[in-house]
Amino acid sequence: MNIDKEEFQRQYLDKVAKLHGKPLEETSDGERYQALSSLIRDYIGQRWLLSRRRQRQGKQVYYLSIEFLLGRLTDMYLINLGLRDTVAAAFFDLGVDLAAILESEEDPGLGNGGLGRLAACYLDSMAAESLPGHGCGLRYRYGFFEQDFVNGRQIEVPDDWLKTGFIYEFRRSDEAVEIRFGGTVTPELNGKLRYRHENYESVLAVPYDVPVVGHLNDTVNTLRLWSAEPHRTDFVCSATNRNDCLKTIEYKNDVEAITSVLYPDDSTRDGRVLRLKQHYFLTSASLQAILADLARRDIPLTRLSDHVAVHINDTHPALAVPELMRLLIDEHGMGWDEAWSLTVATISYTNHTIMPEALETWPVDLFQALLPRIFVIVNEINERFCRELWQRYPGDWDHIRAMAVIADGTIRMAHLAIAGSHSVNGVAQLHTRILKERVMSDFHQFYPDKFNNKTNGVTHRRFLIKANPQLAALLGETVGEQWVQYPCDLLGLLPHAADPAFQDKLAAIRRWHKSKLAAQILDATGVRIDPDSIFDTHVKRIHGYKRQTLNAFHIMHLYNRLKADPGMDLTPRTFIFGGKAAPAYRLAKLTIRFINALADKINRDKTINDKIKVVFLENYNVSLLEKLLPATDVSEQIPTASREACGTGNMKFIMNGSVIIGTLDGGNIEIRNAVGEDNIITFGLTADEVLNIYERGGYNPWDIYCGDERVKTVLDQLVNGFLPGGPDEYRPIFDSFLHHGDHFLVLKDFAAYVDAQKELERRYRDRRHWLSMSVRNIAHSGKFSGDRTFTEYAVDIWRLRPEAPVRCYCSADED
Ligand code: GLG
Repeated sequence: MNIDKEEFQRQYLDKVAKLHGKPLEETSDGERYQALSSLIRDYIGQRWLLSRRRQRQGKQVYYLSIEFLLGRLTDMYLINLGLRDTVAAAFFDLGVDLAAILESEEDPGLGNGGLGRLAACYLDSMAAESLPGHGCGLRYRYGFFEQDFVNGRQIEVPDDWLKTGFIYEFRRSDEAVEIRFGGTVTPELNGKLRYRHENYESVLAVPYDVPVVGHLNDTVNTLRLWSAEPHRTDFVCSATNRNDCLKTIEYKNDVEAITSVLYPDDSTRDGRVLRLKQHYFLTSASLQAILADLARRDIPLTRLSDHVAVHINDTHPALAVPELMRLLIDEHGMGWDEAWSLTVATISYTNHTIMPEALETWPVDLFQALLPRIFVIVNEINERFCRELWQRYPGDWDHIRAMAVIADGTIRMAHLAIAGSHSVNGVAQLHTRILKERVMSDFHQFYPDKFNNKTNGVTHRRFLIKANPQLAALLGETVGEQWVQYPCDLLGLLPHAADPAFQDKLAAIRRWHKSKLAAQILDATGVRIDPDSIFDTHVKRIHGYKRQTLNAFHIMHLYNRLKADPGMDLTPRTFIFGGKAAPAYRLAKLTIRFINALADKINRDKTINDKIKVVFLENYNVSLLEKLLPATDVSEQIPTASREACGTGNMKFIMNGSVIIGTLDGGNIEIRNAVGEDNIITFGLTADEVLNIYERGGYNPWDIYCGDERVKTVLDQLVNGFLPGGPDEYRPIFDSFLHHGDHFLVLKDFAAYVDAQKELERRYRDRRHWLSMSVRNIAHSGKFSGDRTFTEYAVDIWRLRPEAPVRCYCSADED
């Protein structure tokens, strides 16, 4: 956008006056933020309108996702509009601190973790690539909970992110649609078979649109977030209509509950009815709007799949399959076969995890009661699918039962998604291979052409340009500004990897961020950390498979060594943790308490000369990650191999020059292939080794406990009063390893991890060598750009004719 500093200042001051009726000097940071965001909203509105007009003709992609973990938007809008430098300069002249203003923005946390953040990255990439791709999600009244620590324990506080309003949303009440729950359906044969749906609960889905601005182009796409609202219920309660009145209140509460909270866990099944309601609400509302838009564009329904691609992000929106069938058949009078081929041609599905608890299933009775017409359709899909299977595997009932959509009283959403879509993809080569060969091997045999891999990618714009502007500028000076459009231009850094002058500039930037982070940590936790120590960061959801305990056990071991030998030659290290535990996941919550207790013990111990420090930062979210990325030397990516489908934190850290210590899992493997074995530190069991152990029913952790003194010491310290806290407080962790089989193979990988940590320190001591590793990581990060991934989705899956020609990327190799 073209606007000079003086003009911007004029418009900004004008906005301040109109909004607040007082001079700039008297406004608070919050008020200044309001004025800035309101001005940005004005700028975007006009561009949005023009972009919509231009997009009317082309094929549109709709990315349906139950989560969009957006993070703060203002700075991203400024970057994408090309206004960031102008605005920074204008504020500097006005004596206003832009960074402080930007901190006033709420961080919209409408997602749990990787899956939701990936969805947000892809919106950014689609707009940057000028692809007409839009998000469809839910406008949760309360986002992902805020995490507080009280005595080292996690307390969940509701995230009231809408309390002061969300300036970037545009309510479109005229485009509200009706969603029906419950009731009865009766077949009627009147020439054609029809279903009469009665006595249902009717809910209004009201869209709130959030603009998604493309980077330095004129594309503005839409993220549509649906909010559940009751129909008008305005009657006066009186003594005579008390019952009606109570019913009305109940109805209103029921409806509002649908979009009131984001489930703080993407893998458990609590609140099942409400969860299923959310899924249907999202899919039905989105599909109704998509078909209405098609009608507005005068496109006949028979051409649906030429003009629309619907992508389902994991199985949460898999009801799109039967719902699209319902709309085509019931509302538009289409026959089954035609509706089915259009549905399959329109929908595509990404699987994000093989964790069994996340592969959704619904009990038939619950499903049928809530969605009676959809159930009839799913039943028919299942019958027809089983007939097809019978043709292929006549008489093989076990095989057919294993693949059926409905079996043993449950509806399997992944099976529905695979049968009802034309493309199924995993999110890293290893993950796709595991899907094809193990978890979904029956389906892969049956539909070999549906399966494909799309290795995840993330946006350099948020996680490098926004998070680390100094590094972004250095990269621009070194390889040319074009790297922003073509992240693979970062390969041009390779000749500088061993150049001391370049390395020193990179080191100075990292050092600056480390001191800034150290000051913030001191402020937030009271713990003083040394900016010259190794910053070793482990941030992500707290989960058994992500193995925060492995990291903690190594820290305990290091501490034990230091206690035994205080003079030990050790490069000072600061271990930084961050992450939330699902409120109902007791062991994960206890892990937080355990690490906080360990931190307390170590940080207070004066005898170890500050050689190690441990901090667990509260309320890990996108904004906190952006502060950690530029200050991190070592990134911990240590899941049990095969469990982390891809991971995306790994990509965000390498683009900032952190070096990964990690297992051979998901995206780590592809990062290793890109950066080369010498520029990443890998260790531990491979995925195949892990899967073989699981197939054998596990292993005996006592062998390791008894055979490795280091492991025994550390585990005993959980239960012998070594840590602050109650005597048996950490026993469940101890038991999970020794009495419940160490399911995530922490003890099994412990020795390899300790060795890998030693190797890491050895390499860090050679400063030049370490910096060259760091440069090589940045150089190869272009391959992990979401722009690359989305170009692949656009070409291979959605068969999209983009507005602009598809650009060429160094692509991640297909499996
Ligand atoms: C999942 C997986 C991650 C993956 C992410 C995005 O567990 O490994 O990187 O989706 O594909 N639930 C998740 O976060």
